[in-house]
Amino acid sequence: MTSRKPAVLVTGANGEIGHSLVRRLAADGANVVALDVREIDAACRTHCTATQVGDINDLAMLQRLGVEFEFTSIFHLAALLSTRGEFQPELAHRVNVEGTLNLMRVAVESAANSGYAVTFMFPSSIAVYGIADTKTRASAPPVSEEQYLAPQTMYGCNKLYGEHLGRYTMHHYRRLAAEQHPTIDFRSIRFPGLISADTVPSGGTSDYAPEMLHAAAKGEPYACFVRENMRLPFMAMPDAVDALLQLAEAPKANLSTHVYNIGAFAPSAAEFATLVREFFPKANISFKPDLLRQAIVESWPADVDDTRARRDWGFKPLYDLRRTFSEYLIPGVRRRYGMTS
Ligand code: AKB
Repeated sequence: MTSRKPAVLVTGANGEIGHSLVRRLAADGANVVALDVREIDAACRTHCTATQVGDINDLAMLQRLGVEFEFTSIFHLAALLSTRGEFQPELAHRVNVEGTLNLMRVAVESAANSGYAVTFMFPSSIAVYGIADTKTRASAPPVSEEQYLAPQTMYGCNKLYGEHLGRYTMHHYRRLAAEQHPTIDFRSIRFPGLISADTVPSGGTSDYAPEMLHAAAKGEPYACFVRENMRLPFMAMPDAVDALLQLAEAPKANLSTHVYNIGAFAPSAAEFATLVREFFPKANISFKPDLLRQAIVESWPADVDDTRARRDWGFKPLYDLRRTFSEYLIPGVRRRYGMTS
């Protein structure tokens, strides 16, 4: 038996998913322990039982947290995204793979102490897909979980391997050891590009959509780095956070897999710009494709098949593209940038 305080660990708590997730977990009554490499934002800190500034590659620090708290679940959000990872692939591997392995080790140790499997939530990405050419991409139907798994970025490779590490740790960890303990209950969502009214992402390749919106709200010009006809799946942040919480709570017996696609809408960059201009008529948006970043987006599917998530745990996004703008993004960015109308 243990006297450690039950808690939920959120890594990458300062990031764009972290902000909303920490607030929601705390509102649901969880003791949240927030971890980030940067000082935890004041707005986030108020919702936390404890905060820790540190690197997920610091195993000793993670193990100290594991001694202090009984982690019932871990939301492992910390990662280096796809564009940043192409500049620093070795660092991306260190953070995205070795850091994930450290977190799984702490989860397994926690599970051995407490006697039950720790729920391990892992946001994966459409970056795990790698479609070889534009012709194949154009003719591909919404892509299912097993198709085109040949990622072209270090981040995509790291996420795909993270999914395998999770499956291995859940089902086969130390399978030859004499004594067997509970390990993790690994659940992963392959997220599309996410758009938040509150945070501007950095280091990703789907960032052109949120960057376009936030630049327009600030009255700044924006040169979009992909072509106008570039189509990609996206989702509003509240639906992404809902999905993580919903999958975390889903009865295990209902889950037919450990990794799920989810999608909401898949606009072209031009369609996204048209909506931005509708709400910000003075928006100064141009298209200056960066062929190297464009090629990364082109290797990701134009749409995903999320039948399994809908069937197994009732995934159903609230926000289509127009509603995302009118009810979430526009009121949110107006508030964020102190706009009166
Ligand atoms: C990125 O662009 O790297 C991420 C992603 C699609 O996972 N937003």
